[in-house]
Amino acid sequence: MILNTELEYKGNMFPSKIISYKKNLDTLSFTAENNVVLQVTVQRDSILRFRYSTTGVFDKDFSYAITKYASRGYNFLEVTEDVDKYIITTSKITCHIAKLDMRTAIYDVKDNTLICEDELGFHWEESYELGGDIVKMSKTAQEGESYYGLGDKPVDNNLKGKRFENWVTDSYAYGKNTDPIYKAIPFYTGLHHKKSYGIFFDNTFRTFFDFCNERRNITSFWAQGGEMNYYFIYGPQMTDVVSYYTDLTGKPHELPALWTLGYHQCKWSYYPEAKVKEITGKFRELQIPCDAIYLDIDYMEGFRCFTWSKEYFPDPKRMVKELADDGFKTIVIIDPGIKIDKEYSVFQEGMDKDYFCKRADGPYMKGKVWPGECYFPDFTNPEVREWWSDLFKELVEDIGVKGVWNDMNEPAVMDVPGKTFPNDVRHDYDGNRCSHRKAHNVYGMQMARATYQGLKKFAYPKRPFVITRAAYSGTQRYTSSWTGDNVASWEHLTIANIQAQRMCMSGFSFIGSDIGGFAEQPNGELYARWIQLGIFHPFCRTHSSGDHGDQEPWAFGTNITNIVRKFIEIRYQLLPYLYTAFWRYANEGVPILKSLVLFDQTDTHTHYRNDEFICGEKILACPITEPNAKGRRMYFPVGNWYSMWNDELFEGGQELWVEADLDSMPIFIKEGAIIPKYPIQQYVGEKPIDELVLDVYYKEGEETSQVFEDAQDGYDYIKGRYSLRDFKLVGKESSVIIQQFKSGKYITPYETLKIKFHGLPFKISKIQIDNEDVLFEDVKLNGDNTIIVSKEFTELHIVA
Ligand code: MIG
Repeated sequence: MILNTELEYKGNMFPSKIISYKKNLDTLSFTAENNVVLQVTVQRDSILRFRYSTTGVFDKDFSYAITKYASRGYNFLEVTEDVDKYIITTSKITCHIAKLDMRTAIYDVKDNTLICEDELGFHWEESYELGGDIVKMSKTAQEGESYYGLGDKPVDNNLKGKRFENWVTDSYAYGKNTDPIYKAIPFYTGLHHKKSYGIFFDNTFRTFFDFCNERRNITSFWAQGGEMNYYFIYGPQMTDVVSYYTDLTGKPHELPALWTLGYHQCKWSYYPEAKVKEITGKFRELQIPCDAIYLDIDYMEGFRCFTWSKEYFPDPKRMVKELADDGFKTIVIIDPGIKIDKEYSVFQEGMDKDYFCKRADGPYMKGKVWPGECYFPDFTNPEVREWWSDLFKELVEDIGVKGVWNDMNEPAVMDVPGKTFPNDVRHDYDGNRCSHRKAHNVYGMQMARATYQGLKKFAYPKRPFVITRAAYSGTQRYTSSWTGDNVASWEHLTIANIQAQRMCMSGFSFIGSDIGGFAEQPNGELYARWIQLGIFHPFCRTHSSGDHGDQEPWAFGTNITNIVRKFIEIRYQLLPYLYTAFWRYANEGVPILKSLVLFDQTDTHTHYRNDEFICGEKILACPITEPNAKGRRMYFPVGNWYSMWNDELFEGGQELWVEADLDSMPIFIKEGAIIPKYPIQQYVGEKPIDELVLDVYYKEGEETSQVFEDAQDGYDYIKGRYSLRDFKLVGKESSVIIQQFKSGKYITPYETLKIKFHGLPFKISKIQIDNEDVLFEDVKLNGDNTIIVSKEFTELHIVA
């Protein structure tokens, strides 16, 4: 293990005095006497990229993380100098670079607050054995600073006081604080004095982050090779930091098909066909909505990818079609290990084309996984990715599989020390040949990317769906993900909640956990509580290892079945709400789940909260994470919140006790919100949507809400065939006005909106729609506060 940045450590080298400066368009280069070069690129007014070379020469600039669609360009740029520093100014920030030693300090341009400052700054150690440098950076922590992000770390939201490592690792039954686990997302946000910034260290080697752990006031990060290459991203709003980072590393390339936001059922494994049918049949019989059914490794012939077991699945095409007729989309697992078997065509092709990874001195990288001894495609080679993507033709185009689940892509190998490839394995790295030390953290990402390319090609004109276990920054462009092999315990319910929030604030919102736990078995109570949390996660799937018993919604008795059904039904009703949140994520990089600190960073109470979160823009949820609970204490952030169950109003800015028996959960709606709902369906597309429900929560004041809809699959929305409703609500003591601004060319199948008012402080006596008086009796529906109006209205006025 490499030591951190202690000054006393004699191997450290530092930049010396700056002797020259050059500007080339948006890139400024500073050269020191000892040949260290610092390149600062102004990506945007609020984003600076810092790149250091210790020799005066930079390697070819290449990144798997940064998307070519990233926004670029600034409104203002000026470089000046005084006696001891260079000063870079944009419309958002000022950056000082010390002439003496290249140390940097960044300020908010408006009020000169110090945002982020080098302590030792850049320093390095030569890596004698392997070549290259061990590159390091240390920064001074500001007073009261908190830290967030870093992907899937199973620890409390606030990272302060801890040290982490990024090296994607198969982590069966990991626990709280296990590090590293499946993902490497070297991006964090800092928050102090109500201002937030982010650091993205785009280095795929094993990286380390220390947040005031080794030294109380110092935050540092370093890597076992590669370049010191990081992006500084200024907010000051944390939500902006996250969306700028997401813009830089990529938003999902397309919206997910709506059904992918439905409920998914999985187990290791459902087989043979009769068992699969029994499970799907039971969902329909018990009327528990479900959209997807999974086949884990046992569907294959001897675990050979792209084959089917003749014994268990004699006619997959027929089965997949029958499932589809019943509303189930079939999703199959595909692992990276290809069985060494000269009778197996995928293996033979891989050999003929020389696509498998090799060790330093030439032999193949051989490792044991489920099929036995395997070779592994080098997914960092674009030609291999192309080949891999074509392998999906039969599965997707012919058999009709709707999604592919990539597992074991860390890569996980069973019989070698370290449970992954040895460091000397060679990779193409898109023409920048390197060892596994550099390619390890992106191997799974590139596999998921190749799988995505295949699905995209063969599912077209439908949208692709991929799930991956391993990921590096940017993987969110191609695929969804789950949090790996968790455990059926109450502690893991808490961990799942934090991991989903953390992934969302790390730019990766399409995330969920194995509901109920993968290892061991939940009791009915734990399963029900986990479903309650799971319905708010973008990816909502029950999965279990199967060797501990059944984990379907009906496996725990009628009472639990009824609770589970009730919550899955709520998810199906909320589909247009979730879809709108996803659209905002895919369009603007807005995280789907927001930890309270993201919702209100100015309230210091939020800085250490873990359990409460906002789903979308308007729903505050907080899972019950203890057995035998009748309720819990939870923190309400700023604003007023209605209980979803009974419209009771709670005032924010305080911790309060809320009731939540096993058939309930703390769910609150922000006042002023307009929440869209669909009728309950057993699967997406079961029924035409003949009416959109809008739940309107009264507020004295203003609030805006959005509803995004489209054909629920396909690419027409890109050509403008979507329907966006922008609502503005203005509530007064004795009236409410709702304005609707419509855009997009998609014609929704329903004609009317069913508007339900909640929390109205008055009795409706008069209604005006688009300036015409309407008799309340003509539009009202059962109960005083529900009305039905044309979907095209532009202004609705209700008066006491
Ligand atoms: O070595 O395919 O995380 O979801 O069910 C275990 C079997 C391999 C690990 C995955 C899990 C999956 C299981 N896999």
